[in-house]
Amino acid sequence: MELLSGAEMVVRALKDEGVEYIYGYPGGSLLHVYDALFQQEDVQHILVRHEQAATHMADAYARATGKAGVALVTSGPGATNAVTGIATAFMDSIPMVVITGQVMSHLIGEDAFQETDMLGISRPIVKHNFSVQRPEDIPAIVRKAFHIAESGRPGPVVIDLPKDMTTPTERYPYEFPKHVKMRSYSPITRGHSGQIKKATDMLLAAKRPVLYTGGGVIMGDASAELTELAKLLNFPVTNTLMGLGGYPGTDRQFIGMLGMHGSYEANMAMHHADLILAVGARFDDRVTNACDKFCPTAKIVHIDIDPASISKTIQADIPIVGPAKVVLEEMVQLVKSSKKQPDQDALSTWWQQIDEWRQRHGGRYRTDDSALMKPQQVIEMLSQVTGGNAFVTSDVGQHQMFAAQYYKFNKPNRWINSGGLGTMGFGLPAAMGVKMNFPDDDVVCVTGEGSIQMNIQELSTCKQYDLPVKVLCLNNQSLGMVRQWQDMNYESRHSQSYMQSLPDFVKLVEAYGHVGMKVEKYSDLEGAMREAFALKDRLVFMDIAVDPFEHVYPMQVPRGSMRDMWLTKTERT
Ligand SMILES: Cc1ncc(C[n+]2csc(CCOP(=O)(O)OP(=O)(O)O)c2C)c(N)n1
Repeated sequence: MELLSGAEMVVRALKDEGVEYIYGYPGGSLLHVYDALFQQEDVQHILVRHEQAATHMADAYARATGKAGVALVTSGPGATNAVTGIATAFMDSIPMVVITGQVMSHLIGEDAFQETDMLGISRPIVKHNFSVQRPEDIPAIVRKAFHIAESGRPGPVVIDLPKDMTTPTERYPYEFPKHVKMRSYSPITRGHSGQIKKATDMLLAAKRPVLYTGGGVIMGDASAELTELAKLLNFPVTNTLMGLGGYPGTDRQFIGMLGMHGSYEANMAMHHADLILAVGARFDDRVTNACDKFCPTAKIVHIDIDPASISKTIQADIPIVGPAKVVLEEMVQLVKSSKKQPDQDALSTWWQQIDEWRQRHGGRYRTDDSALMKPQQVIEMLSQVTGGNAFVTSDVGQHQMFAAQYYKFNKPNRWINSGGLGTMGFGLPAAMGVKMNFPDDDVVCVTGEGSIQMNIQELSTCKQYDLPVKVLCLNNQSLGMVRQWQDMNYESRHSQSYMQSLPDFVKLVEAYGHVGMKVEKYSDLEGAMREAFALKDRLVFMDIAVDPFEHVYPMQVPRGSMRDMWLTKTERT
């Protein structure tokens, strides 16, 4: 059997796991591992400029492919810089393996140089963490880490690696395990047939049904099954922020995103539904508004891989624990073979009502005669120019909500944003992680001038590795989402939400070696955007001046029901 050092085992195990790229930043505790990386060519290391970016790159790779991304960071400040990225992945159930260097085992607990208790710090924000205590365990730990990260409800796994586990002169037999055996962890592989049958009977009897689906459909690769079921039944479909693309955004049965900034028709349909089939969604507070007023007339069927998500905030009438793909497939078969068919009269009345709602308030914003561009217009143009097929990453704020509302995602895994943690600084590194793995696709980061400055140093990484992403900065010269809340709840006292002394972004991106464009008039937008996307081999940063006074609507009224919404600055339901 081959003898390898712990450092070589880390790299070889990643290779045997099929990993092509890892994203990281070196430091003292990882020098043996970096030396092992130097001496091989199978696993490529991407050197970011800040560890947070490494985790977001790995995370976005996972969101686009369903496979775990890998980040490598040194002990102490390297590891703590990665914490935001780990929490971001945890909140959105994204598979990721983060290897953190650690001080020598005998120094742990002694406040050694660059020692941080990464097991303790990461415990509440990981699916699992490992501390390597014997170098010969490394292959099995790496294998288990990937298995845990990718199976069941996915999530990030941390491997804490003391430096003495990687000593180059100490060698051990290397064998990569073919199978993982963990008595204490065996994720469920199918749902309960009796429950699925009961749920399907309820679907067939429903008069005002809604399919409400989330990120579980995307990460669970269940988009095709969801679409088939929705088509068979002719039911309306709404997606959460994390679920966009799980059902084609341009299809007639799609009624938009639901929740705090959901469409009028989606929130109204939810409120008046008699049956809600929730799939891979977790009834979080940005969806439900006040739980005691949530969908008063609906029975709830909830499919989720994680039993802890079911009845956590909203009681399910029919809980089904299982993978969305397998359960939906079983439902499709049951509907096809059932003698009973959906109540077409009731459904046609329901669709009439939904179309009326859609007609009245669907996706509405006003353009005025002023020269100011509306952010919604920019996203609509992006959707048009890229045909709804680009990978779109975003940061956090108004621009994120406008992208979610106005970009028509026709495919799953293409909308990549931090929904659960809401991490400003996510967008650019996320776009980089996607572009690296999908070099022929259009990859665009929709951002604000606040968010982009949280990881703008990564423009340098883009230059080094030739990552020609497009950056659309909706520049409203303020932390727009904060300012909107201040307008609505604090009589427009804009405490610390104006961004002053902004850089000249065009000059800044040129200094990094990229192309910068400034767009100030709507009449210039289409030409500039087409030109930017035509520059296939260049990173183009578009600094687009948009109306700083625009708000995101609809917006649910705090502590109300799903149907309680502000529709414009002056009009509410
Ligand atoms: C790291 C981090 N800090 C603070 C916040 C709180 N926050 C949410 S949205 C927002 C404003 C974002 O401003 P910008 O990126 O310019 O986008 P805009 O809302 O103007 O489109 C802030 C500060 C956050 N989500 N993440």
